[in-house]
Amino acid sequence: VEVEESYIMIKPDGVQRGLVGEIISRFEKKGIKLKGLKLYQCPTELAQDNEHYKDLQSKSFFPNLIDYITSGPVVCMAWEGVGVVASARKLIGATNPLNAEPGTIRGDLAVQTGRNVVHGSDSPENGNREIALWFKEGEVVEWTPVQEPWLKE
Ligand code: YYY
Ligand code: MG
Repeated sequence: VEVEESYIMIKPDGVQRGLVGEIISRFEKKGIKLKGLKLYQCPTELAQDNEHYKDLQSKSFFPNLIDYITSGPVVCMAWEGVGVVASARKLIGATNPLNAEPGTIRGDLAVQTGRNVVHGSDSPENGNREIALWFKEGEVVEWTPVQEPWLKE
């Protein structure tokens, strides 16, 4: 498994419900590396016309999804680690929070698919693509955490 990047985003319900610290803490404690972080009001164009949810444009829930994602500030994050795309999705849990296992973010903190508090990239390619989409040049920082030797043999 390679070093990958995942775009993780706390959706407006997570921000409004005061879950930002709780959600960031779960990724931080896992031992993956935070490379980018900002509070951001997503413009409709970014959500709708462009790329982020482009696979979902034909779905019936798409207009609702755009309203939801632009309804308030989101927290945009870039995380890096070995196999981080799959491990972040495990921490996040199933799309429908009713099917998400206890211990996952959605299993513990959400009840409805349309209010599932967090996004995580579904492939390394999409991780890179989404980070490039949501962050500007200079907003993603390369650094070496001091804990690294205690995480990797
Ligand atoms: O990657 P993930 O967020 O778990 O699910 P996707 O299938 O990529 O859908 C993105 C997003 O769309 C989902 O988090 C909520 C919303 N959505 C919905 O509102 N209703 C559905 N039936 C499926 C997805
Ligand atoms: Mg997805």
